[in-house]
Amino acid sequence: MGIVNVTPDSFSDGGILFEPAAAIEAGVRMVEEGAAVIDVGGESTRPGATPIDAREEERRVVPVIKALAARVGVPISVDTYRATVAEAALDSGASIVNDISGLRYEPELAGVVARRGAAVILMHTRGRSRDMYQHASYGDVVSEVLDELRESVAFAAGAGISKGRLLIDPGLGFAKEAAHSFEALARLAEFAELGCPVVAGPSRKSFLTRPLGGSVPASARDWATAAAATAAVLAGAHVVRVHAVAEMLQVTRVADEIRRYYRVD
Ligand code: PMM
Repeated sequence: MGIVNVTPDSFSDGGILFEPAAAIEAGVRMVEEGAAVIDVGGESTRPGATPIDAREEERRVVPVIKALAARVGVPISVDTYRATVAEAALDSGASIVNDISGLRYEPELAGVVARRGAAVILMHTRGRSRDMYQHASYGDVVSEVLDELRESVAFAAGAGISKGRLLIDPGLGFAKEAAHSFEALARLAEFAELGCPVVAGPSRKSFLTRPLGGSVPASARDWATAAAATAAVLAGAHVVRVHAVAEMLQVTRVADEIRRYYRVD
């Protein structure tokens, strides 16, 4: 899954795709490079990012989704937790909603997804972006994240979204200290228990810099991302959400090939 952030303040690409034309070209290029899904987002979820309202978010993502839907043959997802933005995105050619809140911020989003027959990625987080690290306290991070994702899955099913349209994501870097994200990544295979495809989003995140002993700018984190993407695929991730599509396609294809030869004893 290739990431197109139409935001002026995204941590990972410094807002270089803020102009719609640049965002569209980036999405087209990612598909040429082999992305199987393009994820378009209009609001940065970085802690401290300026919140925007739904109309501004819609104004950012809709033209990009429309243009991409006309030009690429792969599914487009919209990275939003807002029901109105999701609806506009689905009207414009998106077919997947990527909700960082697992249907918690705007529960009415579940009805939109159900009615439209869309797919939804249920990601785990706690609190809001501005205060999520205050909630980064876990006994066993994997079992607690699993429990909270299980609630999201049950809520989605109760709203009429069919099980085959659900994906789950542990939310690496969201309401988690670096150690929590590393543990969730190392134990990603345990998330298969929920019976949904697993998405992992380690790309260029700051938790990756913890073993690197210093500040590594987001733009220089692709080798670190490659290590995390490899671990994710070897642990059974079905989708890896990345910025550097061409590079991570090599990484994930090779990891996938290695996984084929795993012995199940
Ligand atoms: N991470 C970000 C935004 N959206 N969605 C999913 N499903 N999983 C993630 O890990 C995730 C996400 C934040 O990263 P970005 O600013 O590079 O988009």
